[in-house]
Amino acid sequence: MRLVLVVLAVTVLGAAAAGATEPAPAVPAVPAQPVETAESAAPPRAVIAFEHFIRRNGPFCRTGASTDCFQRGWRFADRDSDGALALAELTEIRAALLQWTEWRGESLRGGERLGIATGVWIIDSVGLPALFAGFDSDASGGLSREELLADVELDERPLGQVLLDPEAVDRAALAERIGKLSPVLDALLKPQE
Ligand SMILES: [Ca+2]
Repeated sequence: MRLVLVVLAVTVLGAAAAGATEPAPAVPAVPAQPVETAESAAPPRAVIAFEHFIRRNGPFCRTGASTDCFQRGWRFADRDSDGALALAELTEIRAALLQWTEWRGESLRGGERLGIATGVWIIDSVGLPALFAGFDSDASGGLSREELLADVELDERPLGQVLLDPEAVDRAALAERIGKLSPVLDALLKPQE
């Protein structure tokens, strides 16, 4: 099951590639101390970290090589830098993505919000643990780069182009794995204005 890469790429890196098309709310530096008062407007630490990731990598991922964009996303996702993505790390990213989307609110375009919502919906419909197990070919409990990229061929083109290229993404494998949800993924991967 290779859907996690595509969906997470579409959502997380896609958000990075498409994000910041509108000015984001002012974002503080990552706080040294957790925010303690409900009255404070400061977003959660995970949201701030996600916003910094988007700002650092969004412009690059729009035009830079998908291989390099993937590396940047990998470094962000692999929180403990052990060279593998654990289910807990992916679960954290999913949660941070949702929090970040809520925090960005109207500063995200409708299409961006819809793409993220659809991606998360597909992940949740299939179930992140089940998707994870499908990727984890050697059942090591962590996803290697090779496992994650098994059905996707990254190259020098930007990620947005690669994901929309049927030659680069094994869509037949994806369709088989997600069954009746595959038209949703097809729609998500269709080029948009
Ligand atoms: Ca890890």
